[in-house]
Amino acid sequence: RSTAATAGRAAAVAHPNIALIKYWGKRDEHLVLPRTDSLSMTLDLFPTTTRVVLDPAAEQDTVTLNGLPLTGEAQRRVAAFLDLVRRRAGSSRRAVVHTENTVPTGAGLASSASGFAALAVAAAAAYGLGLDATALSRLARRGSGSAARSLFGGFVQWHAGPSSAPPTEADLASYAEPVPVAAFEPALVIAVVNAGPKAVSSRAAMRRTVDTSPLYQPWARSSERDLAEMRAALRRGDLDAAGEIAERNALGMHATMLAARPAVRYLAPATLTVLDAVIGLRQEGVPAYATMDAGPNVKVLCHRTDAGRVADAVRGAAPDAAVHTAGPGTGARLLDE
Ligand code: 2P0
Repeated sequence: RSTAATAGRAAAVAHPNIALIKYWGKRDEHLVLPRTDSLSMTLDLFPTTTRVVLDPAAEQDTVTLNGLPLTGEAQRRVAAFLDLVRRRAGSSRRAVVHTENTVPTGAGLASSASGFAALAVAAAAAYGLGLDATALSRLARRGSGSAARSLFGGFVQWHAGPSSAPPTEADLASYAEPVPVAAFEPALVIAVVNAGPKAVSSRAAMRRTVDTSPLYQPWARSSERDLAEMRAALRRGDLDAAGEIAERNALGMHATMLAARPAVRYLAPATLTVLDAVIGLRQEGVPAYATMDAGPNVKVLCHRTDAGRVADAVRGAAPDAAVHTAGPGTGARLLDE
């Protein structure tokens, strides 16, 4: 690994994660410190692979995503992240970054989590920072909050850290770590509901929710209790309890957005059709619970052995949806080059 660092190049792979207890709201935008803890499952689908090569002759960072150059805000966000890595490494060398993202185009699934997790691991190695997984999680957080969680596999909690601590201390206290889970085999059936590009970025939507929604504080408080109960449910491998908690936490998050001024509404008609199908499955005795993020797609938590039946029900409810089944995946890691 040290040869990769001295060579000024490294590659890493990371997977997306889906939050069962949501991250919604920052208390510090610059440091990307969240208002609440969150808890997710890393997926075994849709890896992002990122290669970073330092180029002493270059005057600017070059970033490509699936072979196309990044421009505008997306390019600036990656360059700002590399600036942070360079400051820590005491380097002024620019980088060439190539990212291959396997999330189906237009799927509306968050790719910033796998993207910044893979970038953090590859860039830290290329610049010779020598960080452990906890430090990499903190670093990835600065690119995108949810990326802090993709450093680890399985079920993962991202700590908000103490809300009143000074910035340096708060930064150190906000990282993700794996959550102990009993032996059980969960799946997430992902219904990609085609509803075009999102109207509001999650970053802007979070800000508006925190600033204007009268439901935000009550949700944030209840989310703390949800998280403690979720940890207990996972520890005993209780899928029904975990699913109930995840579903109410997600619906509560969307309620805070619907109450923002002006409202932020990510849920589409097809989202509700799939939610009805999930209720239908439960009435038939199949444990299935839904969660939705900053878009219309629905992720259904169920037992691995029920995933086929759940996928069929989802397809029946939303014939135009693309349906994928994920299990718990692995954390971000360096690739041997
Ligand atoms: C989550 N989401 O916990 C929540 C639930 C979407 C809904 O994290 O501004 O891309 O880059 O820190 O991580 C999406 O927000 O936001 C997200 P930034 P991020 O997964």
